[in-house]
Amino acid sequence: MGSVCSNYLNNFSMKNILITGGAGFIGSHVVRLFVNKYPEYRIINLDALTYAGNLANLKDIEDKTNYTFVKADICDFDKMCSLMQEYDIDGVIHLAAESHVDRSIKDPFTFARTNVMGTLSLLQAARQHWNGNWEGKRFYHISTDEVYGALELDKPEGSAPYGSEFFLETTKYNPHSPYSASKAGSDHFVRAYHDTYGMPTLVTNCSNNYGPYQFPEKLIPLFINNIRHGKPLPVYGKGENVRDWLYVVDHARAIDVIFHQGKTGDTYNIGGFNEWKNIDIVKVVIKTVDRLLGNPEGTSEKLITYVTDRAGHDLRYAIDSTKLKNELGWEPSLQFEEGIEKTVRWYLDNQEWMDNITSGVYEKYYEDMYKNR
Ligand code: NAD
Ligand code: TDX
Repeated sequence: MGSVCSNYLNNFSMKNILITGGAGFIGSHVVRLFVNKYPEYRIINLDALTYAGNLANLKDIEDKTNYTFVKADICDFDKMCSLMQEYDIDGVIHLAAESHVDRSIKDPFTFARTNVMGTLSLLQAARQHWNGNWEGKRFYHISTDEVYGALELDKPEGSAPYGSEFFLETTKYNPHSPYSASKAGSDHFVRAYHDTYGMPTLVTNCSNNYGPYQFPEKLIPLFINNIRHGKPLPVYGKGENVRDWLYVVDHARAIDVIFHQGKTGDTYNIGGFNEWKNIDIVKVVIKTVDRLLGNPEGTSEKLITYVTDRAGHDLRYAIDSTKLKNELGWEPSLQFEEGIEKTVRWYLDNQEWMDNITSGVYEKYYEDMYKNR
């Protein structure tokens, strides 16, 4: 670890931390980690509880004395200003967002509103509250590898990596979906607040996360649940798109390290060096679910259904997180085989959590989305 970083850590004495989107998938893991690891901090979880927000994700920590939940919309600027004051916020870890690419294709306005305007509203509220006194303050924005666009699949055969290029912190932005365009817009605003006003900001761009509490519209939890119910597994296109997968708790660990030790104004990529073709991931998930449910191997392969490709579907994402390893010493702690086993077991052991989600509005959305396929 470099001396700049350790000095910063030693001088870091913030107390009141606002985590946005803490009732969602990644946010709930970050809230849990911070509440348990830092009893001296006051953690304020701000979430609008959209379809993706679920307080059941935080049942195990909801009674902790250093934890407070506030239901609010990040786009409500006046509310953001009053909350900054009320809780005298020192640090922000911003995860609240619309996060699903397929929804962004259907409804881009909601993505521009929450991801761009919401982030701007939060930045401006923090700026007004801190009023040029940046000592001990941090605004940490969580972004995605999708802002970099798509990489070539120039080594499609054999094993990963499936291409010769990787996303670096210096890779030029080239977003393709309304989701990634909105995240890119929010990243630019965060950097502009650093460059223009001197706000101590951090931005990280992470690869695909998997693990417990992920909303079952995303590939892995959707497919685990469909296998359990003997429903079709809709693989987009030929299933050859490549994603780099990271266990969500490892992402939360990286956020902790970067929040405390990262150099303000900087960007860090977070990834697992763990590329998989979608169809191979699907086969691993099928094999694991069948084994844990006691089905003969291969039972659920017949559920694989190739469907019309996602519009503008990015071919390959691959993150190079060497900077984070070299500067701050972070590495993923779990091998993929171990992570996917834990993940499948969690969804099978927590069927009530899944059923509570899929029995309601979401089921209707799912039907609408796939009725033409
Ligand atoms: P998620 O959809 O599971 O959770 C998003 C949370 O934000 C929900 O709790 C929702 O209620 C809340 N929210 C949405 N709009 C809001 C608003 N206007 N005001 C307040 N709260 C609002 O998302 P996730 O997968 O946990 O992603 C969290 C963050 O990490 C996002 O910024 C996403 O872009 C980024 N990210 C996700 C991944 C991934 O693989 N899931 C990878 C890299 C980066
Ligand atoms: O039903 C499906 N069938 C399918 O083939 C779904 C839901 C997905 N897919 C494919 C599309 C992608 O290539 O699987 C891959 C993964 O899809 P998602 O789980 O929707 O994730 P992705 O689009 O890669 O984006 C995710 O990672 C980056 C998160 O949703 C984003 O929030 C994050 O920024």
